[in-house]
Amino acid sequence: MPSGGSGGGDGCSTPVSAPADLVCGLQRSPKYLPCRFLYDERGSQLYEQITQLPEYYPYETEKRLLAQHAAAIASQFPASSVVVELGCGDSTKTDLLLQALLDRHGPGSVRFCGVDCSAEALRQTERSLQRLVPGLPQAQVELIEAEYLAGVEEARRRHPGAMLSILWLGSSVGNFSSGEAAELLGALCRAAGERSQLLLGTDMWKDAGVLLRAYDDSQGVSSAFIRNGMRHALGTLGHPAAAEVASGLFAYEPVVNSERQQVEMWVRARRRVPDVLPGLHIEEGERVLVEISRKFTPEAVAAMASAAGLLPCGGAWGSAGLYSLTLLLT
Ligand code: AVI
Repeated sequence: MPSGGSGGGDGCSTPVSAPADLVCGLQRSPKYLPCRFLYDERGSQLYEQITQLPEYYPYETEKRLLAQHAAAIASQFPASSVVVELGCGDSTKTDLLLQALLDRHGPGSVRFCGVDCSAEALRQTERSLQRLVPGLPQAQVELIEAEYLAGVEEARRRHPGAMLSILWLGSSVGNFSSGEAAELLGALCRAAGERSQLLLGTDMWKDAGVLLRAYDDSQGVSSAFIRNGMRHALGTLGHPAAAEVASGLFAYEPVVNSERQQVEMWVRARRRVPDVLPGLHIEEGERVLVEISRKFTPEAVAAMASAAGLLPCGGAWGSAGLYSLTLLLT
């Protein structure tokens, strides 16, 4: 399960018991939702459905890239790897790389730490690795239920002398603003320590029509996913309007923002939502930004890496400008 963020800020007043990041987001103009609200149980199921949609190319494209280049990527990993996957979900792409590492470095050469904040996702990871990578003994698979940074810190604590190879796939980095992404990447590499590495998946900036179809699919799964985030957030606030989200309280309005090179997933209120917070309403027709998905150029990936203190000299594998995997060194 990705654990993202599309904003953040200080200077907000927080009513007791409401999550501070949600309150800050709703007090902003325009309002935004911290995108961790997207991944409750229902949201995680919907995201999994998204990855299977024909229009949602990033998942399959990354999987194809990994299949095609697994051996070359594995050749850049040390002979004895502690592979730490952030937001491992069911690890149905990582198996390709783990298998390539075992093929290259031999049995017993790989230890895998899956990091996810969903216990169910971690159980799935364990099951699918048993099935897909039979050469990786269960004792070499560790599951860490945590957010990204805490997960890397825990992996470092468990393996003090090892070089960590962190996998951050799925272009989840795109769900963070550029400032947040640089800050998080920097913190991750400090936590991983010197001589560690990070394999980063990034979706590239491309034709607006392709992007829009990927985030506004014909089956309406993307719409359900984003609106479910609003339902979850309102439910967290104990607001009765949470129950009306399913009956169309919000319309889904994705936008491709060429200037910022990002897809923005907005919802627009069809009716006024009173008292979302004391003294705060969502007006009829008002938009709330639920998620951003930034898209990259090779230069933007390099700039992000350098802002985080990472060195882009490990190798890069791309798919005709569609998607890219970059190995960065701490
Ligand atoms: C998790 N993340 C990389 C997805 C993306 O493409 O930005 C989340 C998503 N939102 C709507 N569709 C997919």
